[in-house]
Amino acid sequence: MIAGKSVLAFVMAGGEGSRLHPLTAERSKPSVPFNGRHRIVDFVLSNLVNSEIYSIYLLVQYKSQSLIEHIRRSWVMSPLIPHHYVTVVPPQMQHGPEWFQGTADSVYQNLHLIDLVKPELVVVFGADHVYRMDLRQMIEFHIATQADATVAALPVPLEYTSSFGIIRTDSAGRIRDFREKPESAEPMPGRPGHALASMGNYVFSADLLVDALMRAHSRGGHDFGKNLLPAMAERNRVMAYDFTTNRMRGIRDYEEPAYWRDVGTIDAYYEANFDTLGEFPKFCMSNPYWPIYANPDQTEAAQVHDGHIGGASLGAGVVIRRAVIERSLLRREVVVEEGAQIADSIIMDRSVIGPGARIRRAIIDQHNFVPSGMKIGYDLEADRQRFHISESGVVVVGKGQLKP
Ligand code: ADQ
Repeated sequence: MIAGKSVLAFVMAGGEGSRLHPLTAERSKPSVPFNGRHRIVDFVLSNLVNSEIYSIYLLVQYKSQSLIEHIRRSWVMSPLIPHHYVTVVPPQMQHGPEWFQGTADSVYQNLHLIDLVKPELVVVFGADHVYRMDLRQMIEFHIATQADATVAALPVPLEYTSSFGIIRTDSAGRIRDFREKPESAEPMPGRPGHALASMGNYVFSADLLVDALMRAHSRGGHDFGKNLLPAMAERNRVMAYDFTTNRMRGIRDYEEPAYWRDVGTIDAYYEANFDTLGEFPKFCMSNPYWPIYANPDQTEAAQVHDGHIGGASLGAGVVIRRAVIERSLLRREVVVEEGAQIADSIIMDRSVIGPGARIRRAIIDQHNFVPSGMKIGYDLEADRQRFHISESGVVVVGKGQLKP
């Protein structure tokens, strides 16, 4: 119960994440590893649970095995407490022979769950973002403004309008126009060079959501951003909740600055990882008042035998033998052999960096064995023959691509 209302959550975690290829070659975007020990989905799930929302259906579709394994290992709620669950819901063709046709359709195909749980409010959140958010504040706003639906929103530079749902509100914050990924948009009043963008996170009054989903479906509309929200903004009272007003107590009791990143491309994903590094990171992973939960892993502590390490994050079980590591993130059980040099890179779980290998501005996915003396990130044309290169020149080595 939040502000006296019962709440059910749907997390849409079925996205293909094609712009994150090759990290999404074998897993869905919410299951892509992030930072030292997380998967991207951990952010939305932690935000829900920390906001005291415990009834959660996770809607999956694309390459979901790795995500399902992660939920099974990491997101088991107490079976003793009723209505506390993270339940994975694959497409079951409840309404015909189709998979989820889009985000709205993924909830439409599960309307029976709303009927079963009978919540007063339904929150529908994406699973692809890095952020901390107290949903209780958004829900209180939804109730106080007597909204039928509320869309979490924040200003984005005008050049990014084609990546987001763009919102125009009246002075009271009511949405008067919602356009999904327009080529261009008018700047927001009082915020030159910016437009108000949807974060893809919504609160609905349950009855109104059911009604809007049935209407959208009957017109062949399957997507929240393209179909349901533009129609609802015309018919109903749909409010924009300004995410920058969400108050979050931070470590050492200062207020944490609002941070939200859509990590939909390799470059955005790479930068968001580095936003967590440094003495004063843009986004601090540690916050005892709002933990981001992860796999309860039992691996031993990292061991550094010798070398030089600066501005780095080392996961559990990492072993470093006389190597140089600068501004990099090494996940669980990475081994770095003697004489290796790693800079500005993300090395994922259980990869081994051979003696004398040099890696710069790269993402090495899990289970790679970088051979002795190999250079990655030094000659992009040579790298392009074997690996994926992002727009800004980050080299990505796919999972298990380099065999022992
Ligand atoms: P996008 O992120 O481009 O825009 P989309 O790819 O549809 O929208 O993904 C939204 C969420 O739904 C993601 O978490 C994804 O994993 C999930 N999803 C996608 N297809 C699904 C399916 N068939 N079944 C289950 N889950 C699915 C959205 C909004 C924009 C908003 C941006 C903010 O449409 O209006 O601005 O998010 O990033």
